[in-house]
Amino acid sequence: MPGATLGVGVRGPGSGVRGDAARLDPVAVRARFPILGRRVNGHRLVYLDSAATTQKPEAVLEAIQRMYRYSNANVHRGVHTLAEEATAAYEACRQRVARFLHAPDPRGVVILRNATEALNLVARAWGARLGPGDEVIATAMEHHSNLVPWIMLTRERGVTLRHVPITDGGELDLGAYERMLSPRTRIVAVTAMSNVLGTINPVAEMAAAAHRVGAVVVVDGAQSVPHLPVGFAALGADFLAFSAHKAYGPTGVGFLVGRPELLDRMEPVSGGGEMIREVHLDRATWNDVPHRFEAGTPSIVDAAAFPAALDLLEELGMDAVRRHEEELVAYALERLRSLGFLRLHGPLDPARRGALVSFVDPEIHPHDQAQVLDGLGIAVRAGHHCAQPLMRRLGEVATTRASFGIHTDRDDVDALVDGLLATRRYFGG
Ligand code: 7TS
Repeated sequence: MPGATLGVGVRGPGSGVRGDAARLDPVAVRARFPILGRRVNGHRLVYLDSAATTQKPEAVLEAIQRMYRYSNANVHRGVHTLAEEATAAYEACRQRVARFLHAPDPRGVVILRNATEALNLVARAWGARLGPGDEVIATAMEHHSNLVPWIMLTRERGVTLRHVPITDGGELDLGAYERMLSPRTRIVAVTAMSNVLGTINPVAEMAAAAHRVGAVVVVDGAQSVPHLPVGFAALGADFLAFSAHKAYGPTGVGFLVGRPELLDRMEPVSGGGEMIREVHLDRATWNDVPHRFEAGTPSIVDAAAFPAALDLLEELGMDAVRRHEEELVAYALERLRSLGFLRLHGPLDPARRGALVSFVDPEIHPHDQAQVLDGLGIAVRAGHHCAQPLMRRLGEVATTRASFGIHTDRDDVDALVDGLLATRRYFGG
């Protein structure tokens, strides 16, 4: 049953799950990703950049091919067979995302291009209700996607933007957050998991506190939805944004999952085809949600292919995914710490963080480090990770980040550790 998110994975040949039903076998999973069989610079590809974008399993690639080969047409506009098939496949994506997140009503799932577009939509459409004297609370660990749209709101509407500070342990200062909340707070925007520190934030607790003062809660799920069991209702969020491409799906598709009654109260921000009910030369009325927010031809094929990625995640079971990645991050932290020369960022407790590690070798710039690692077939990301305020807080200009996924295993972590030692030797350290 593909809906078995809460608990056990499904056994079976090639399922990637072996023995204990809740255990995931990353080597079996890896075989499902054609790109992971390639070599890079003469070495086996060790892909440790899933937080930037994940690789795509065969099933997703096949679904893309199938759509273009057999069912390619525009959606919602034609009565011919291909148009009906394309529309059904596109709408099936909406249903599938709702089911994956245990969101009761698919009308609350808006299909967009990425998490960034989803966050901008809320900032514009819900932000239109705000004005001087109103406050938005974000955090100091947000990706620019969940920061810049709110900064734009301060410029356009004169609202005040505040930030939850970060403790030295890489977690949100919840005491400061509680003190910041007031009847002036209209929006709380928080990432469920930091793309730099890995920190998993107590979103449900923060949402409950925000709701007590009447604020709406916007959760950036870009890093959490693909890696943690996430239920929209359990999260307590009013809006949740995420991207398919970080969840083993295609690029060009992202989602805003919202409470339909709130979406109903939002004006569209982009006008054009599909989002209208009736248009006159000088006026128009809007379509129902969620179509009101989906102007123009969407990423039809990519949306249609995304359910194949969610099928894989559910086959493995999100609890098994989380357990695998938590064990892996514990192993990585232990091995990286034992090197003795790295500055490691983020919480020390693997139970409080997701599947990535950020670090700095004080003697080597992260870009140089990433380049030497690439020569060994190891793909990591180096830079500010679109979180410049966080970098300033950490006192770093950049970090190297290794991020994991369902196909990552201890051999990959060992390759990284060997690569870091080789980098030191290369630079004469
Ligand atoms: N929010 C978080 C927490 C992210 O990590 C990212 C992308 C986004 C939002 C934006 O996602 P998009 O799909 O709209 O671009 N993060 C990264 C990263 O860490 N490296 O590359 C992209």
